[in-house]
Amino acid sequence: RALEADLRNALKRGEFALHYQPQVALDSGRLTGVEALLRWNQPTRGAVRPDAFIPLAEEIGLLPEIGAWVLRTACADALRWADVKVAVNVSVHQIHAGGFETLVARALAETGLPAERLEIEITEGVLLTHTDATVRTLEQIRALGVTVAMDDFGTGYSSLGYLQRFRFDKLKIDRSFVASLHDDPRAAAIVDAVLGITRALGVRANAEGVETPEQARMLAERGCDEAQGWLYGRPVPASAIDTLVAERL
Ligand code: G
Ligand code: G
Ligand code: MN
Ligand code: NA
Repeated sequence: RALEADLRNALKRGEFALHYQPQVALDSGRLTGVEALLRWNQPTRGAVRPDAFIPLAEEIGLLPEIGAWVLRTACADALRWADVKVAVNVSVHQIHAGGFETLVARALAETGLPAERLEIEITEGVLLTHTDATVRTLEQIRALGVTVAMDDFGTGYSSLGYLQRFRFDKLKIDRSFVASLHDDPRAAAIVDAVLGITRALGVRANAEGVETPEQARMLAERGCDEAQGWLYGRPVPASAIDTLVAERL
């Protein structure tokens, strides 16, 4: 497959880039973190969507290598942004491949980024298998001081079981709930219920896909801690985050 051949060469040809999306505190509007999102600029294809190449990278066994590059690059970039956390997406194969905690520890040691400035975002589907090993791995990286967020919360199944088994520092409310917040009382009720869970567990809540001031207001009223979405900024290159941080008071 042509795409596969191109993907195998992408890392050594320097075709990957990380973009960063702002995460803000809903009460103050301050920038608290950025989520790293992988981009592949393939010379002849143009920008290839992560949904199109990440599953393929997993399938052909390239994700450990790409994931290590993402982690290291995100940690190195984050050094430039005082008091801003960097959140890195991690998928099933990275956690289950073994040695993930070593990879995280090495990225921190080699870049000098304080562990507290790194967050690992895990999609709940990741946790379906290998639960004991996964629990151990997550505990090991949390012991380093790295925080762990559950991504896309509310979209998979047995999410509540995961909350009992794994320790998370943050839940990210999936953007499908945020999208219908203003015109669907059921979505609002679900968001309230999730925020009740985060309060009861003493963990932070992040609402994804916030596009309008009304959504932001409704989330703030409900006590959601932070938000990200087009209202605050699209994913942008690291240099644009430099500017945001410089403008921050
Ligand atoms: O911005 P967007 O279209 O890039 O993201 C699409 C999906 O790709 C999201 O679900 C996101 O979690 C995933 N993704 C983005 N960057 C990475 C990455 O570095 N590693 C992994 N495993 N997934 C990523
Ligand atoms: O699955 P994950 O949450 O990691 O992926 C984030 C995805 O959401 C990326 O594709 C990113 O570009 C997209 N995204 C970020 N902010 C918004 C937003 O405000 N609205 C919509 N529709 N998508 C968003
Ligand atoms: Mn994410
Ligand atoms: Na998400």
